[in-house]
Amino acid sequence: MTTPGINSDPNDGEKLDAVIIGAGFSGLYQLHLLREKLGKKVKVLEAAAEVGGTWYWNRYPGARCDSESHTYCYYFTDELLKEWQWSERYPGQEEILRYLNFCADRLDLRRSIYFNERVCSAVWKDQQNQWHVKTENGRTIDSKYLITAVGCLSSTNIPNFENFNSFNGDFYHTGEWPHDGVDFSNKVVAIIGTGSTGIQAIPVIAKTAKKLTVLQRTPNYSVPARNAPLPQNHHVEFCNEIDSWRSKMSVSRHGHPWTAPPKKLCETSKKERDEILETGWQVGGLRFRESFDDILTDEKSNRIMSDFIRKKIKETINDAEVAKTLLPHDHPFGTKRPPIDTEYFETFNRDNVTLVDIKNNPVKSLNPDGITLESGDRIQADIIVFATGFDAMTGSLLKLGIVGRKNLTLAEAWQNGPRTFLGLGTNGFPNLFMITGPGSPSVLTNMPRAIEQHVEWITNCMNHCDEIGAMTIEAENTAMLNWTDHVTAVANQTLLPKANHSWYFGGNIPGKPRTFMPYSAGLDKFRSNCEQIAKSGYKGFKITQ
Ligand code: NA7
Repeated sequence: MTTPGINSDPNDGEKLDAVIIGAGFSGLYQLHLLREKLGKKVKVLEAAAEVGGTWYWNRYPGARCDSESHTYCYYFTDELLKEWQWSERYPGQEEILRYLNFCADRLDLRRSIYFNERVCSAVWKDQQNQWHVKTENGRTIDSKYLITAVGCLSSTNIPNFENFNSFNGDFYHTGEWPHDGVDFSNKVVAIIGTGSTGIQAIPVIAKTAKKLTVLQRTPNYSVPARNAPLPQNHHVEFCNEIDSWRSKMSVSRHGHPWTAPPKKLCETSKKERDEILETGWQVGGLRFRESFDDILTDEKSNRIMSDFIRKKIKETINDAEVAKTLLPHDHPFGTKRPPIDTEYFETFNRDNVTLVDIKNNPVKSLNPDGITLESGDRIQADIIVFATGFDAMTGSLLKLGIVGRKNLTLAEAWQNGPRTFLGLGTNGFPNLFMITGPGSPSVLTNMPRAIEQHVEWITNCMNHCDEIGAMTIEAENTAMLNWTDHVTAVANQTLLPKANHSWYFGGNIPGKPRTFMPYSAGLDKFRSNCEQIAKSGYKGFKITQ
């Protein structure tokens, strides 16, 4: 399936135009454009042994994308779209990984990627106007530009429970899953976490484990994905309509090929809204939320939709007490990342599955045989699965050891939360571009659409810098502060701040500054904003020649 990456003397202090960190969707496309369109000397540094980014690491049972297959791929060329045929409505992890390997081969990208190279520092050298990048293996590269393509959900979060090492069994975080899988047959398993990941993994693990205990801190909403194989003629029909799919996604708020009708739930009669909600529920997936356009702005509308989901949960669960524990109550639907599932709630009707509410009785420690709760209750386990999420949006960036002008580290610059201009650049760090950085729409969208927009913008910007003979480009402080305030202001116009313990806010990581990180006004608005800034000669960026 794969061919090896390049191999050169790691200590040779290679000189490049650009270094890209990460070989997932973002890094691969950025490499392609810089090498083929701008003719840059560019290399990718990738910590993994292969391409794939998040889809290389997240191999847990049930791992699947919640964007639909024919939208979760590159659209910059029709050729790739026509050559690759998806098999199901939503792509599974294995299929996406195969797709990214196919793209890497088809675009001949591997010869420009160093695999197994984890970046440990990237230091700006003012005298030379370049980045000095170093990997854990000691490879060093000097480069004019540094581009991070490290994903938004790559830095895993394992809670620091007492006596962690006393546990005699095996434990796994879903985001660092063993490549040869985990055999759950005849095993007693405990899983912590009921976010999107836990909700995907729980039904699959329950099918093979002897016993599965689900430790739930916060009950979550989930909508049936209604995944299914794609009909045989789907690919042919899709190939005839690529332009239409592309244009629909480019004008939509979330980068999906559909958008909510201009209809307010709370102003719709009960009979009509029940019909619309039921139709949306049967269609399933993220389309359900788009049944009306005021779900994230009107509390009353949101409550009606949230009640609808709660009713569905109650109808699904046989045991009334279990149903009660599963009912989400502490945040409006959609204000945390909305999971979509395949038989999640149904799984709690199985004899081998037990739900444990740990909201008021949290995990205290691990013990040799499993987990101990604050109350002293013990949960036995041969295997513990941590579906406990990520230090989202900033975690992976801050681990890179980035040091900008005046020896300022990125961690110091962002000690009160990330500050960016358009999520792309940050003051004090010249010639640094972040693909889907905090302050850009990223995780609130169908990611490949946000990625293509950022990668193309960065490429055009670098081309502009070449044309005018620029040495450096850097986000201006005022533009950065204004943008960061704007990101907060648009979030405050929605219901999103009602779930300020979510990872959108950094609320899932103890001690992390609480600030709403993704840009919530929509990819369509963001795109035109970025285009205007480019047209204005990159207003808000300081360019030196
Ligand atoms: P999430 O959405 O952050 O979910 C993590 C889950 O783990 C969530 O239910 C948390 O409960 C729970 N959690 C985290 N820490 C603890 C501790 N200490 N004790 C008990 N429970 C805990 O991560 P996912 O991986 O599910 O999803 C992240 C994204 O990755 C997803 O949107 C996909 O795009 C891929 P909480 O809700 O905080 O009470």
